[in-house]
Amino acid sequence: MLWRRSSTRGAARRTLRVSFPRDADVYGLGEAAGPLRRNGRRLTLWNADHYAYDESTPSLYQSHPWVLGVRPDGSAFGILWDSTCRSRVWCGPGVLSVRASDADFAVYTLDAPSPRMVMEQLATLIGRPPLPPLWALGFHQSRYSYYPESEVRRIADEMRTRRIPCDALWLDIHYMRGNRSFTFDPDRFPDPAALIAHLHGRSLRTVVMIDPGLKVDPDYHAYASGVEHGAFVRDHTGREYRGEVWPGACAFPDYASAAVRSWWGDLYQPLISLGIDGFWNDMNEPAIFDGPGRTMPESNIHLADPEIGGPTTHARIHNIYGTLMVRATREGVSRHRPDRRAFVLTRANFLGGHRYAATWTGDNSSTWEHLAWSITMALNLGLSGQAMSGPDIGGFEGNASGTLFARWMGIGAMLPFCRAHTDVWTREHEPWSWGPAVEATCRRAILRRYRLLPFWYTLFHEASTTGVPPVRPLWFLDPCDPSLRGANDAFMLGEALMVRCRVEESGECRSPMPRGTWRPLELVECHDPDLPELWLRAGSILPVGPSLQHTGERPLDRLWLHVALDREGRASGELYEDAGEGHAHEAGAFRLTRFDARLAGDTVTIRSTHLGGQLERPHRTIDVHVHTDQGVHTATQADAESISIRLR
Ligand code: NBV
Repeated sequence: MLWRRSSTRGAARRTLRVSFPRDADVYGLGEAAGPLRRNGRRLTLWNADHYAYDESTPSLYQSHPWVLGVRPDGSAFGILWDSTCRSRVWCGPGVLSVRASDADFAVYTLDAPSPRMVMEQLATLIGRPPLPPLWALGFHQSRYSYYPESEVRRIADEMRTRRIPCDALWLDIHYMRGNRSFTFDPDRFPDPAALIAHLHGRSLRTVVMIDPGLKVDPDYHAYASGVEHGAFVRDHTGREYRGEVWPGACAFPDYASAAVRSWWGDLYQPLISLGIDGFWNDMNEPAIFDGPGRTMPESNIHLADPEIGGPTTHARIHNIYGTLMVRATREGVSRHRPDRRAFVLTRANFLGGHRYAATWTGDNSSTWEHLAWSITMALNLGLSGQAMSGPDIGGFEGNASGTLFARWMGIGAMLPFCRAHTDVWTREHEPWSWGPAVEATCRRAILRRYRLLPFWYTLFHEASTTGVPPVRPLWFLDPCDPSLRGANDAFMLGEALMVRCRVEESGECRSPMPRGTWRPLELVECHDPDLPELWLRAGSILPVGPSLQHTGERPLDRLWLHVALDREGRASGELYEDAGEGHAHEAGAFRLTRFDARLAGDTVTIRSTHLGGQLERPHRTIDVHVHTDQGVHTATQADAESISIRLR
């Protein structure tokens, strides 16, 4: 049996206490700033908009009722309490205590020999993340907001002329007419189709923001059709609930109803016709300026479907409001553009919501502390099932210094979702905004990411089939080594690549080196001390691609295999390839290859094994780099079943 389900059904108390060994380390709980380990941590699971949060903020935008524990012997356990209601969590010594405002919820306890296996078990309960379109793994540039459209074109031109690799530009709320979702401001954006085509001509995608609060205005198509469909959340008296957000008084779709989700999904159709590539759902905690606790009253009524438990109050729906919104968004976008993979970014979410949307860590600040939390937050989100997350690179609130921005770009480029974004009040926060030195570091950071795309994509494929996140804590690799449990400033990409970061202006990486042999790796033209160090683990083969300006620039016509042999003279790695878009891979149009290297005498032979998929072996050149104590040995050869290289 994978997991054990118990229930608090009928229990008079609403407190859940699960004991575990006092010397276990605990992680997970989704989104909270601070160190990686959750031991001693108190949090409240209640989705909340919290501008410029910090370690003491009890609730952020997402709720993940899930804890992953690792015992000293490296075995692991998981505790999932299936309640969407507000819960106060304390990870005390040897005990997880949850006080939920809910008397009836299931509890799942998982147990396995390794954290990896617990993550795989978790995925059987909450689902695996969909494979994103390849472009979504590129670099994204955003700000609150690029407008008018000439400014968007300028940013696009700067990206291309300065040769900063980039796949997408983002339009924040100023593109809308009076902050009305699903509209364009006619003065700032008179011809959105032409703008989007212009960006596509430069191989840049467009992602636009859509907020849930729809302005109460009978002449506004989205609101009027919402009224017609009876789509809005009601107050306890049964009247349409209204709350203040950016456009003024707004009504809020009741995404707990399938009919409302379907109506909401259809609103995206005109935007899809314009060619918009991705959608960004913000403010979906929901954040409401004049509501109690800056959200809607808990007594509001949702006409939830039986699947969600039937009509209920907002107290029960609050934490899944964002999840239900992005479910509606993703389903609508997929319905109206079935030949492509949907890309949705959300601010609010709940455990399991990774099936619908990627996420970012909300309104962080331009400080060194927040740079450090970018790592621990992405790691804990990954350990809570959310494979694709990242911070606002450079920080949202406040002005970054050039050094901070450069360092942040270096680290952000090694996290799953890579987007620079900043507040409306801040100075320019583009890679070139601090002069040539910062620009050069940013270019190198992003180029590294693009060179690693074959590896990133393989890791995302792994996540989509196993639930194991692409970015993992150091201890994931060696759960028995207690010294790694609190490593906050170094992490792994898969099992092959360690990223060691400098998260203080003048400090060094504090995390210990894991056991084993590690080979330093550089993928760009020169060593840059502002970039995190990359280390290749002995025993691995890392697939690397060419330098690109965007993900569609060229196929993987040249592949680099970085090989680090272990003590037995062996190494292995995998490569997943498909069209990077669409759904043909689901019917077998992909190729999964394993590479195995073996040293015999002074010759390393790398054999490739076709593990799955119907795509033919591509015609391409492979550059093999074998990293040894004596240096790096290289050979270039056509992609074949076997490649040999003599080490001398
Ligand atoms: O839409 C404006 C911002 C957005 O830039 C940010 O990323 C979100 O987290 N949004 C919040 C609303 C206003 C924040 C002050």
